[in-house]
Amino acid sequence: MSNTKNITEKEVQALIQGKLSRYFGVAPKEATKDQIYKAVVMSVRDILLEKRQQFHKVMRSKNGKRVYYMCMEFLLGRSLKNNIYNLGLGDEYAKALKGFGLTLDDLYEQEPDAGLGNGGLGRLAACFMDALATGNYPAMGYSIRYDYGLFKQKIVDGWQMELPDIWLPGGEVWLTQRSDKACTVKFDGWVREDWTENGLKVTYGGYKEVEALPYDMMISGKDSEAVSVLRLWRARNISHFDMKLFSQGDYLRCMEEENEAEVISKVLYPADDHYEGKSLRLKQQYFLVSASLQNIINDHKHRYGPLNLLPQQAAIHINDTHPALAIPELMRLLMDENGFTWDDAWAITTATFAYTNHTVMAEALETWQEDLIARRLPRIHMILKEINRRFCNDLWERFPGQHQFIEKMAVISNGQVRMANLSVIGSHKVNGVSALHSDIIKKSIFNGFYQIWPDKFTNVTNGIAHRRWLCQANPELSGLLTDCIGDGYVKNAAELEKFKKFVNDDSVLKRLQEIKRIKKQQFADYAFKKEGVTIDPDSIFDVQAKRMHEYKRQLLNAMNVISLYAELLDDPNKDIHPQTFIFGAKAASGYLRAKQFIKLICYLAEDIKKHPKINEKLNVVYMENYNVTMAECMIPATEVSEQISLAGKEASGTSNMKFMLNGALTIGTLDGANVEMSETVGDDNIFIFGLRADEVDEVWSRGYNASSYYNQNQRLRRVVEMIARGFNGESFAEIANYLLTGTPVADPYMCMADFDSYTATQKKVKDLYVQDQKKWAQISLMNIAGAGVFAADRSIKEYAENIWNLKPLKA
Ligand code: 26Q
Repeated sequence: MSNTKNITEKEVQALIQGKLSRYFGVAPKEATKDQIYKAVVMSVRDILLEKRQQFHKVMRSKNGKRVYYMCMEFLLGRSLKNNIYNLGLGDEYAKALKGFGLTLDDLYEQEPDAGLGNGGLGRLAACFMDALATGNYPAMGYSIRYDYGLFKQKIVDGWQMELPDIWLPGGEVWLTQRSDKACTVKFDGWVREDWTENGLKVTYGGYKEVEALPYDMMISGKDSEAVSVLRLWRARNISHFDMKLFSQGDYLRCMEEENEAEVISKVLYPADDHYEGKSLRLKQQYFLVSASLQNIINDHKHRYGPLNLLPQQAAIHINDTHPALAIPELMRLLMDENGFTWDDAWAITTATFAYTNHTVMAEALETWQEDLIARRLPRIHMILKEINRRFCNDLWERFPGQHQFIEKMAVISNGQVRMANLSVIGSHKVNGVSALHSDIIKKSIFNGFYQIWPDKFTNVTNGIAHRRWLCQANPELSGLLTDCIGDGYVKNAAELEKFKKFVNDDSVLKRLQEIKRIKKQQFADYAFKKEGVTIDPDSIFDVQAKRMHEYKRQLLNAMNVISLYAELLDDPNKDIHPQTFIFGAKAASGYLRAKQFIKLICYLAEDIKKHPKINEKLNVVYMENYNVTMAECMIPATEVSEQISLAGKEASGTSNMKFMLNGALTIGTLDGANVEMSETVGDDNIFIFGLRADEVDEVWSRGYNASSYYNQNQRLRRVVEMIARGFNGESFAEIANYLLTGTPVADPYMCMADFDSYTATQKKVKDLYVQDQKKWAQISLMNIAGAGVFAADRSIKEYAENIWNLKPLKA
């Protein structure tokens, strides 16, 4: 079984049978679908393990550098299809399963989504693991093995309810427990400093210990040698089984479990682009970084020995500031446990870490109360104070008297620890996630740092796992591409460019239209089966799917729908092409405004249903519990992709790339990666509207007046009034007030300002659909052909070359 390419159908069958009999004690005939699913996963795991071991041998023989990607979230979705696809074993497994009376699709359906992430940042981490393995980069991801991932969304009477996401019963079979790599993480307690003849000695005592137990998950590359490993830490109590109590007969008290430690890995915080300073979250972050760094250091000592070589052998990436405590933690490990001086430890630390920023929004920037850190992590607190003291002293020497300038860059100020500043100071490279965003961070939040270290800042535009989002999610389109341009694009997405040649080929354009119709029908069937909603597959599918957030402006989308609704109420016979506006979004559980928006959209949908004649032309569908698996069905079916955030707010966006790759036409603002998408396809192939980021700033500095738009635009007035009056018997006056008179400022994300240009662009796009199907298909084709640069393979190559100094490894 040394080469996965040589594995035969018979071997696969034997492997599965072996698992069924060993782990479930059943013969194939008696096995349930769930047992067969698990046996199949175990067989894939065996193959991955073998491949990983081969790759390990190469890694050892070449002494290669590795990257360690630390992230609080990995939004993996399902894994079985991806691994079988990447291993190139689809046919073998399909045939083997025939013998059990099952298809591969039957089994794929059995797998729960691993939803260990909120949205873009977590999905990006998952796409990167795939690209790292495909590019033959030695890589390990680190995160937490949450018992519960992102909550399951139920919508009851328009209101979002959160239910626990119980993924482990079907998901755990991917995880291999590695007790041999367990370690402990310490919290609370006290620190004492003593001057001895050998210098300052630091003693940490009175702490509470938590065991960190790792679970490994392997992710295969596509036709490559590498397998990425995702190591997920689970928190466990260190059991102090008290023999004395036991022998004294106090059986129950002895069994009583101290559960405090285990809550650390219980649940993923359901917030994105919004920060909350909760003690448990701080513990999660430190738990992740301390366990991971101990693991990295042990590994390094075992393989290479001296820790001063760490930066040559290891690149450690901190994905957003959530793992930023890794910086003081590495300092602690180097100084307190390995005898390094401050200066040497600092040189190693800054040469090892790199940091990606994913937001500039003030409410998303992490700051922790200094006294919370002092109590929970007393030694880390001391180190943070020292990092701050030294940094501020250096600045004071370079910029004497410039108090304000220095204060903005301090790590600790006003009793708050600023994680973004810590991340910049402790890393050798800092990057944003799209060209616009990387520019903005240099001009705004990190401007001071940029003046001091211009070369530290760089850009790596995000990318997506195009094999998952195209080849696996849309085999029909993938097949057409292969027919036209060969299959080179599978490993080299830049080759999608060749598809441009077919822009005047009527038969290809027709195939493109047919494929979109097939994907629309499939999604309509899925929506009916999952949620009982009826969607006309001949209507235009207009989709906005992403986290529910004010800045992403699902409200602006709803305002356009309401405007169309008003027109149809005035004239139900108005001749417009049927349109279905589809939404998929979860709101953070404590984010009331976002929950109100969900309710507005659901009530609007119900209200329209009361007018069957109008409903035939205007349909609104709110899909419950949007997740990775739903996205894989929804995105290939989409014709119009909504990327309508207020310019300057969306760091990159990644769903925009997935929709484009599947031939949707984008309506978008010049925000995040939309800017680069529009440069790639040209103005004629994307529908840009609204204020640009610099104009947004300008309007703000002049003083934004939302009601002036209301007074000047009759259509807009009508929309706001309809919102106030309400839908389906429920008033949404609060949202109308938010737009008109909200405090501290009305309409903070400028839906009113962009309403006119948005609705005009909507009309332009829908008119084109009706008037020129061929043109539509041509634009669709140009988008598919232009999507190659947005592959995660490209992003990872840039990280490897410009940030990690990492080379691919091959036997
Ligand atoms: C922080 C502290 C406490 C609790 C939660 C958090 C937290 C968790 C998740 C803060 C932010 C996030 C997630 C942010 C995120 O997903 N950002 C998105 O990242 C994408 C990948 O770069 C970008 O494409 C999106 O533009 C950006 O919004």
